[in-house]
Amino acid sequence: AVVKSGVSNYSFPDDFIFGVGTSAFQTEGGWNEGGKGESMWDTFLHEHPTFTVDHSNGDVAADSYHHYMEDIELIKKLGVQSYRMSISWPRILPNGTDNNINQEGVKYYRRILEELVKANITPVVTLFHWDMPTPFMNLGGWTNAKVIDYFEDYARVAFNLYGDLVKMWLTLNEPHESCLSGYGNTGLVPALNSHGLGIYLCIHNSLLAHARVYRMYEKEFKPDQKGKVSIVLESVWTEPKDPNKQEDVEAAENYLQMHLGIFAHPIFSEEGNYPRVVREKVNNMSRLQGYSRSRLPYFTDEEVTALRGSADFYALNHYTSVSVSPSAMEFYWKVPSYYHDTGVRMEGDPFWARPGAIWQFLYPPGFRKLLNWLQNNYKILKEIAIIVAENGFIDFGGIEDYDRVDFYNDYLYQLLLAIHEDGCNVKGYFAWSLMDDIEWRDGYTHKFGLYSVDFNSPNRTRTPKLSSYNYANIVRTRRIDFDYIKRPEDLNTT
Ligand code: GBH
Repeated sequence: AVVKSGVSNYSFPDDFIFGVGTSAFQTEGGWNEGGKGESMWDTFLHEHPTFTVDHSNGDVAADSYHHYMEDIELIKKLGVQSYRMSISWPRILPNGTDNNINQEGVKYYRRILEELVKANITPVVTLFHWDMPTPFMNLGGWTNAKVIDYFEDYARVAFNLYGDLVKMWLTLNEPHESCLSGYGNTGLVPALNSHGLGIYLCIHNSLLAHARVYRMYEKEFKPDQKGKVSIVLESVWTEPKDPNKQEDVEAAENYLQMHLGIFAHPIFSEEGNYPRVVREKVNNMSRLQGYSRSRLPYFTDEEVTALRGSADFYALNHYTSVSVSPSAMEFYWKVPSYYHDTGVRMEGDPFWARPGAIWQFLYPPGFRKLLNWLQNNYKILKEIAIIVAENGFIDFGGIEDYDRVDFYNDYLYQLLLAIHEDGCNVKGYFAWSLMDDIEWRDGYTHKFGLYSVDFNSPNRTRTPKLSSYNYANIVRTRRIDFDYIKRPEDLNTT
């Protein structure tokens, strides 16, 4: 039952961590300042200025490169215990390689991390939130297995530099999204458009890069630094279009395996490796298409072992649900494609609201179902907790963001139910995002922030939205007050 008024009967446990997140490319700007090298997003958007829908780029973004102290004040105002941020690889290593460490970049993150720790805010740091150094894009990005070595070198530099302050590390952000849209099609940089082929090389190498860094930390740093390492895996919830149709139920389950299981199974399952259904689907389709080898590469036994158990917690991003049914074999099925491999049709449910972008459908119970699915599929989650690393709401701007307030109330209530009624082991939640940012291909047209940013002002003025007060109230009271939005005067209290 969804409570729509009053204060939630359940509360967030004392050890539950609330946080808020950003990523370097999306907020920092300062693209060529302080000795920073170029990331593939800098280079690509300069060379293809119409790639983003508003023809914008990340040169200045929210200018956090200059406004980070102000940002830390915003974080403090929310009262959260933790802040998730990412390091720009080329800000630390301008060429991507460890032969040249940029001291100004090193100091920039050191200052931020010290300020956070001083304010009792635990930093959670992502090493790779999509801004790969340009030289590696030119070498094929994640389709080139050699990049794994250089990612390991970068990670080692970061652990050496910041491991005294950072005790929670995330290797890669959402490889599903960066591989599908960056390598399988043209939604993200490097827009490789390698349907059904590059996407799997990217997935495979992303997994290996994660395992490499996890094992390196475990061996070289964990004994002293005692931190935790994981990978951020995003997932939709897949709802069978007709729950009474067996084929829809199967399609929904299979698609979840193709989307989430392909990453989670190698790391969190007992047996390891890709899920059987994923292996079968890609192998069968590859054979049908005349390939003599599967488009999905194989792990060696050593790699399976290195991946299995390579996470100290489960970091989940969740934004939307999809309604799933089997797809008819398409006329152009000979074209290798992740979508043909999955063999499902995905759409929104007409009963789910879609307030912002085309892709976000609101179905709060899907969040609870996804948490339960994880808990039921991966036994290890009884021991290592789930942390929600991103969950957030898109709109087109405005500081009286009542719909975002409802979003957080409704989704966080489902999280309470998952904890208290289902026994899911969820120990943290990071709202996405601290502030409006560059939303990759959507440029500045889509807003996710708890704080708005005026991208037309030279100061990039930050203004709290109503949702920031509501979130602060949840963090402080550890309960959801469904009536809190009825106090617009909160907009004037700082
Ligand atoms: C997250 O990805 C990212 O980690 C984060 O950086 C980003 O700011 C946040 O999302 C909000 O977008 O239908 O072709 O338009 C979330 C994953 C992003 C996956 C949007 C689906 C839609 C592609 N989702 N994407 S499209």
